[in-house]
Amino acid sequence: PRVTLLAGGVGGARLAHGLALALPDGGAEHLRVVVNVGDDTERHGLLVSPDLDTVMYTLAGLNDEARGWGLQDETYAMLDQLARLGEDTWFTLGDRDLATHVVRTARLAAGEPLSVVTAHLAAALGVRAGVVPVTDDRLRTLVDTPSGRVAFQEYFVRRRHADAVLGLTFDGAEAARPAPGVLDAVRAADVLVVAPSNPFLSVDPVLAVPGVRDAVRTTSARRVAVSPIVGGQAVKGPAAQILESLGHEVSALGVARLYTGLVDVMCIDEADAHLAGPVGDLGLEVLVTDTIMGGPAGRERLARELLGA
Ligand code: GDP
Ligand code: FO1
Ligand code: CA
Repeated sequence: PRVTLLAGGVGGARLAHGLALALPDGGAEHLRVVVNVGDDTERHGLLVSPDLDTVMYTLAGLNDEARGWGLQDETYAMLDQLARLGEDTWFTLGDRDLATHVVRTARLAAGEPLSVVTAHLAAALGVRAGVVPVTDDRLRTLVDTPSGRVAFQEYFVRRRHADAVLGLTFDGAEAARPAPGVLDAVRAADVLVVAPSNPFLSVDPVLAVPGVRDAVRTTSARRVAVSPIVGGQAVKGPAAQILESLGHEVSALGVARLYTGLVDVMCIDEADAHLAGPVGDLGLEVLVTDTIMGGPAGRERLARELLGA
């Protein structure tokens, strides 16, 4: 089957990895991963694209699994020297990771679109699946907090996502165009999967690019979303706090309500089996299974269940 995954960082990357293992040739012909770029940020003159890199590094088997982001076996000589030169170094960039940002920034400056640069980087790392930013245009998530509006990484990393999230803005989204192949990947898919990514920080900015939400609404693909909330808690990150502060129920049912009308099947964790009835009452098919993606075997098993659903 042709499979398209809408993804953020860690939750998206883990499921992308499972799908790549479940499909022929690492997903070379069958898997397209459409990735959030709302987290992107300029650091030290370089464009950092965290969710693209998390997906790319995870598919390449190079991601730091304990941390969730960045490369394994990093060193920080560059960051130490940047600090000595008086730069702000609260955003941790490893030496090897920096090579990605140098190449990305240089190629963008030479006129290549982000999608082309990403395809080059992914291929160089041995990734077979298609990894595509949702847009080549600038799109940045801004977070309204009690102390004002801040850039996404300011909220997430510098302030350790401790502030209440009062609202989100995807700056540039209205004017952004889907990157080449994105709408087609949604429309021509046999299976469209919404990753267990943060619905507000990762999935919403993807859907906010004009044309994408409509393509998801109208595709003939079988559409399956996986809940990032398990047992009333996020597996990691601020998804639970944000559901709460934006007035949604903090559960897989709360997530299912967000995706009603967009997907056909809601996949919830076996820890949330008691929510199968209420989720079904929303008009969604329900798939109850173990959704915790530890190692490669668990990721692949979940992917196969989703493809079978
Ligand atoms: P980020 O961009 O790195 O924050 O990653 P995503 O937005 O793609 O994913 C973050 C969400 O993934 C969090 O809300 C987690 O609860 C969820 N998540 C991470 N790992 C897993 C997992 O193994 N299973 C499930 N169900 N959710 C997960
Ligand atoms: N997340 C952190 O919590 N602290 C960091 O210092 C940090 C650095 C970093 C560098 C490169 C990269 O690709 C990702 C990085 N992340 C870091 C993760 C990034 O902030 C993600 O946007 C978040 O995990 C939310 O998706
Ligand atoms: Ca992210």
